[in-house]
Amino acid sequence: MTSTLQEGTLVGCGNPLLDISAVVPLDFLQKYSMNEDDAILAEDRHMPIYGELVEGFQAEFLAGGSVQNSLRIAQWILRQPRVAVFFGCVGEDRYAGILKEKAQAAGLDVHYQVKKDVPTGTCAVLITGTHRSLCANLAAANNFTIDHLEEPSNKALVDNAQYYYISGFFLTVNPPSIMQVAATAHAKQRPFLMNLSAPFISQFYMTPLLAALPYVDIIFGNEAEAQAFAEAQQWPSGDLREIGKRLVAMEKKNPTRPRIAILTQGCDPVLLIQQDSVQEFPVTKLAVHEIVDTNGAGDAFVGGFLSQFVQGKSLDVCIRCGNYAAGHIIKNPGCTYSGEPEFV
Ligand code: 26A
Repeated sequence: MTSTLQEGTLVGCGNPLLDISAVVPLDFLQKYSMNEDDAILAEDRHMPIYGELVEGFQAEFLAGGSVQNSLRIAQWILRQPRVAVFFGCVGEDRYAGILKEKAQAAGLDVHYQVKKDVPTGTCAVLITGTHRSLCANLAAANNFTIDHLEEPSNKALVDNAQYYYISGFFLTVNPPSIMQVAATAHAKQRPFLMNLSAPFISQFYMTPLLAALPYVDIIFGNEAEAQAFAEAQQWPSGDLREIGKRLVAMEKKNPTRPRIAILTQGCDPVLLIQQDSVQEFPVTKLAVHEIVDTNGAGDAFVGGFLSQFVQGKSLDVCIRCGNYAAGHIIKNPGCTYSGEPEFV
């Protein structure tokens, strides 16, 4: 990176979660009625998972939370600290300390809302081969409130940012904050980027998702998430390209900047959909022995993308960097990196 970016160029909001990750047999998933590659919210019946992973499966603790992952990865690639700012809610405990330390080590400027007496959120990551199944216990993360964004110093950070990124996951927590950030981005004509995050978001949170979508300049998602969106909309076709074209054609507040959809599909090519055009970007397929786990691959893709997008690079470069970052973190545990970034 040669150019210098303004501090706080990119602002994100999300759920700061500590990942508790372990390799488990398939019957462990079955025991909790989970499928490979799920991403769900924990219910009461899932609560024993976290303890079981620690006691029976030598679980690793890793910094997680989808948006925070993406911003950490963007920071790693940018090499210039504090370009990205993250808001989310944590408890006042050891897990919050780990998250903050990992975020700051990457150069991310975190401004957590702290909720005393509620534990920091965790996410069980159940690894089965090249699949990962996620079960999030949001805990403190679920207590984020809009007044955190209205504190003068935080409001200044939101007002001064040039780019905004929020996950679909955050729709489960605080849609008013999403709408406020979206409205700020719109008023200042700055890009607002969002992620479909998980099939359950389209299945159960379509109303707030549809409220935010008109503000979204770039929407990210994987094939399962795009399909879930299409099904919830009762669109006839299951073809990913058609889904992408329909997504970009949906109502938009600022029609002078047409929406872009970027759909990933594992090791199959990434689709870039702009109006009627669909472009493909190949993904380098890793050998099975190179794969540590796929947890955070989608977040790292977005992180790599954002690291270039905030520098004004072409979509082509942004997507290539997304693919680079995803490939790198798949070779590492969870959404973590090793060494210096090698994207040129
Ligand atoms: C609201 N939910 C379910 C979630 C998440 C989540 N981040 C925010 N909200 N469920 C899983 N994650 C995070 O996704 C990353 C992998 O993409 C996990 O913490 C994991 O690091």
